[in-house]
Amino acid sequence: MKFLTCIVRQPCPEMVGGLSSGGLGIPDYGLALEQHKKYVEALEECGCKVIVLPADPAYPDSVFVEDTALLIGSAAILTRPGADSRKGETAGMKPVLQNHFMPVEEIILPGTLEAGDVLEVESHYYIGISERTNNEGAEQLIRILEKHGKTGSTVRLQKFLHLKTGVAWLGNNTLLLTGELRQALEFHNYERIEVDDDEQYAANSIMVNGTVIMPAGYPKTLNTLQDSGYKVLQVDTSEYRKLDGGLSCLSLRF
Ligand code: CIR
Repeated sequence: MKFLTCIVRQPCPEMVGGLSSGGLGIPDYGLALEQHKKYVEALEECGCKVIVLPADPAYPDSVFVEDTALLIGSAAILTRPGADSRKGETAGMKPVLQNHFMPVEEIILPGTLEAGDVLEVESHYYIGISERTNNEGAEQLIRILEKHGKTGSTVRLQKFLHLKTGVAWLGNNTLLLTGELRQALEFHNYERIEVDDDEQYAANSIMVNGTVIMPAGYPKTLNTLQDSGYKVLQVDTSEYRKLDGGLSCLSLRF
């Protein structure tokens, strides 16, 4: 799939209080801003026009736009974040999506769903059941997908925050995956590039128009991808990692 446009949101200074499982310290806001700029440049280098939304100080985690919507070509689906502090983020995304998509569908309570839990593989969507995405949210999404000629199925997560914390689609029947998802039966029939446990964060990479954008600082995964023939761009996202956020979470791509 060719991506023409990406949507990102500037990080706000309040991001230092964003949700985090802890252990890596508090993000440096100045450095996060710099890293965000380089992330946008990487998307542009891959041929995308990037829409940069203004920072939203009401929501410390609002830089992680991927969780607020799922874009499926013929429609956009506004999600219903499972984290209380993130529930209001979708309101700001709705008018932006309405500029580009018709219809804009919505997940409604008691369903919860964050699109970091949704992995698109051609016209099938794997949906992680996690602390943020519940069965009701997944069922609603599957019904919406089916209306649009696509399919969905669930994958139960034990440890990862989101499904895409541990798996990325590289096209050509190939997944980049790590941790608990190595055992997931749902992914057994794909070509697989496995990421070692000490580089788990690198499994959250994105394939954009023939280039894999991956986080900087994961040499084994970088070598594996390059040896397998992938063109790779690296972007440092260390400050977002401190908030459990990966590369994919920072953009919506369509
Ligand atoms: C959160 O816990 O919601 C944010 N601190 C990180 C969200 C990362 N998003 C993603 O993996 N799709």
